[in-house]
Amino acid sequence: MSEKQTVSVALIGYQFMGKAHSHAYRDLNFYFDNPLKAELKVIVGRNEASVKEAQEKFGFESYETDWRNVINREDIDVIDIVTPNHTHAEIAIAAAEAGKHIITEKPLALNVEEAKRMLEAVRKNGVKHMICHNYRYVPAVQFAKKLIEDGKLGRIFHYRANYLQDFIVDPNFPLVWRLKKEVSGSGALGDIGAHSLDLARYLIGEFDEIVATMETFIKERPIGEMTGGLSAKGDTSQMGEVTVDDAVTVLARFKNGALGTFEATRFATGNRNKNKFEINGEKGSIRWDMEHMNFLEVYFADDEIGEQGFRLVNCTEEEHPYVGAYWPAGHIIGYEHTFIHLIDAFFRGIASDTQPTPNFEDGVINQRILEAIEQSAEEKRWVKI
Ligand code: 4PW
Repeated sequence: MSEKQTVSVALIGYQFMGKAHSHAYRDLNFYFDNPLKAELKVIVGRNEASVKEAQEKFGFESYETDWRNVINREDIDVIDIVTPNHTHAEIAIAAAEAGKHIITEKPLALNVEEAKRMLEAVRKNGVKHMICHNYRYVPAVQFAKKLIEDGKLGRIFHYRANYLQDFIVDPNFPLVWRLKKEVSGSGALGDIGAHSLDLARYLIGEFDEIVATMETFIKERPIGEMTGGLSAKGDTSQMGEVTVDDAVTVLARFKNGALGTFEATRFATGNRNKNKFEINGEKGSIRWDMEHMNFLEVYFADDEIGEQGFRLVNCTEEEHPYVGAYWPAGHIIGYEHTFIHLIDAFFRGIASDTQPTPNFEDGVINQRILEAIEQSAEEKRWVKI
């Protein structure tokens, strides 16, 4: 049997997304016949004790405490960026100049200007690039795309999306990097709203114009830091200012004439990771919800009168993408698998010398929409994309 070609990975960052990406590299070839195989070379983090612990747990060969020490290493092929958003541009541009393929967490950057520089750098250096909008890689979401492309919904009228979380409702939840504009760029908007905007583009096409409003409900919080996942620890004796949005609501017009409504909030009490969309077309409607990610709700207007209504399509049947590689139908998959599918696409792009999607081009467009939403909320007016 022929040996698979290996791709050496340097992972910059090691918390929530570091865990998700590491797991994906490790499990990829267990399930999928990808031409490439990851070699987990080095993991990078500033806190030596924590990064060492991550190195052992995630299975990397070694660790480093400064990304600059790995970026030019000849034995590294891929730089994977899972650090807070303000570091993406500097690391990605250096990685591109060193000729490395790059995969980075979303949003691409702090602003459009940075995002464009990143795109320029990857283009100039001819490397492969990808941005981690992992929800595109849910089988039920890909089924939704197929239904739309096959014309099963006909003309699209409405795209309705909410991304609802509640992990910062407690006013004592600390002022972590996700709540500081200079580190994260924006709040609920860029952290979770960015996924909804990306799914909308993926499923029904480009935005034309938007109008938005944003709110920060809790203006000051105890100083603190993330401890992994969406947990954090803080010190209530020291307070700092929250400089990003807690919630955002957007109305949109798409180039195809459809209307869109979007809501992203971390104050939707009781909703832990409710990433949902509903699309209404002339021939039918579809609905999806990440908390029940293996199913797509479908309604077709040409069903017999008397038998009409929404029904659940079970997207674990092997006809659906990816799932056949795991278990028999009905043996559901989860959040972590979306990252395996994303890495599968990334490695296939590298192996076949084609650009995987979503990539930095999508990241720049997404960033443009994020910036337009902030501008609209500030100036209280419609903004063209
Ligand atoms: O998909 C979401 C992310 O983009 C995750 O649930 C957490 O919130 C981690 O970052 C954001």
